[in-house]
Amino acid sequence: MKVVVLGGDGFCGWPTALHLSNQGYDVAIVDNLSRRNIDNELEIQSLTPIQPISARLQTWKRISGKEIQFHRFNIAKEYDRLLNLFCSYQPDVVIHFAEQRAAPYSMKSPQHKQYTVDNNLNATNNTLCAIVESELDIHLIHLGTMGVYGYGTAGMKIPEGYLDIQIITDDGRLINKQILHPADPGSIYHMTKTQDQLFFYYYNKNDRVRITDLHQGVVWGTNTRETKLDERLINRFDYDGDYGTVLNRFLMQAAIGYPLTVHGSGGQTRAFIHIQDTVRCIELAINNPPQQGERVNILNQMTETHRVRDLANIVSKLTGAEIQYLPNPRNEAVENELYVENKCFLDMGLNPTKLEIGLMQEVVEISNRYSDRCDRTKIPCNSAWTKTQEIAIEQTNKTFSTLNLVT
Ligand code: NAD
Ligand code: USQ
Repeated sequence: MKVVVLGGDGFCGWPTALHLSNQGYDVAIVDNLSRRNIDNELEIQSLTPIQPISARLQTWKRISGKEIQFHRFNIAKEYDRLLNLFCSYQPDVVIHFAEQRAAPYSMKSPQHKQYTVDNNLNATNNTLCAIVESELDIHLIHLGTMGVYGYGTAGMKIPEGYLDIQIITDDGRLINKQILHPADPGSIYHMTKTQDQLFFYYYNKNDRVRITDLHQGVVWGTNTRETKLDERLINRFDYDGDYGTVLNRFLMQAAIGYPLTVHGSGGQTRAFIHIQDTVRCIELAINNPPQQGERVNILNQMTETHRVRDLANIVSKLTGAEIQYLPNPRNEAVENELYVENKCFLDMGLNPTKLEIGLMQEVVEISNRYSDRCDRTKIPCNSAWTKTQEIAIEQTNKTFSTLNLVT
């Protein structure tokens, strides 16, 4: 089976490309390396020493004997190249990771908001449009986010994409309907993902494109079975204030003796999944495609939920790290409950990697091992959601410099 991985040089895309290649799929990566350029813009490097894409691919070929194609272009801008690739390579499946994925980066300035909207919406629309124009029966798998549902307290279990509702008509009749769960984005980045959902709805309805949209939680961990095979295959590990996600940041902070940066009271509850489970879920999604004419298949790709302060306590117990409660740079609910339906992947055979088992390994194999590559000045979150939050950031930075944490 032939698979195109859009965004295959990124944190989720690279291990997915290797995993599928290892399983015998024929894989072609498309990536414009914009994520590596953003590292240059932010003057930051992955905590792990990631290799240039050519070295990654050569190493994989030497180890596995398998070749992964690489095409460097911008799918949001170079539509003809995307269409030509689909027509010549004739993929059965396209996996779409190629979007700007950091909420704080999307909130940094008007230019960052514009870039995120332009890049993400055009990337998704071009992909769908090229699938239709190619006239191939391609199954599109997209990496969406749990954040499309919003992070308030729903007072119910969050369903997999569709909500059962009842409407009372003017003449008193009760109508049962299923609708897309109302969108409630918490950042410009998350908003682009809610708009992606409408593209999928439309192209599925109008052109009968077969689509699986994976609503993924925060991914933690670094390596998968394949990326561990050689250090030159290592996956990226983001720890900076824009791209670093909460659990990986806490692990790295613990390794360098930096107090764990809990935003606000840490009462925010989020959904999590290990990177090994991400690649497994994508394989499961490939093997369980929607049929022709079926509506967009939406699956919640997460395995557990935790409050941020509980995560900090777990990491602190494991490592002895201090915890620091900081003013929150984001405009988000102070406390929320989160119950998520994730039956689909469990029924397909997903066997989740639990936090208790994976955490210590991650601390020893990654955070401690590469701690000397950490630039402490890049840890604070300097991206504010509103003017009010800008003041919060100034307070935080004062605290950090008083404590001499950023030098
Ligand atoms: P990433 O930034 O590491 O990878 C994205 C890759 O896509 C990068 O290599 C980038 O260069 C490439 N790319 C971006 N725009 C492109 C374009 N226009 N043309 C070609 N290539 C382009 O991000 P990630 O963490 O691997 O996330 C992948 C997807 O999964 C994203 O869509 C993200 O929203 C989703 N997701 C990620 C997480 C997480 O915790 N990392 C959680 C839920 C969902
Ligand atoms: N947080 C802290 N301290 C930190 C960093 C974050 O308390 O040092 C808090 C944030 O305020 C937030 C929560 O942790 O409440 C999660 O933040 P995050 O940066 O780990 O994750 P988020 O911004 O939600 O985004 C990440 C990925 C994104 C994906 C999303 C899935 O970057 O691509 O879509 O997780 S979800 O959160 O389910 O929407």
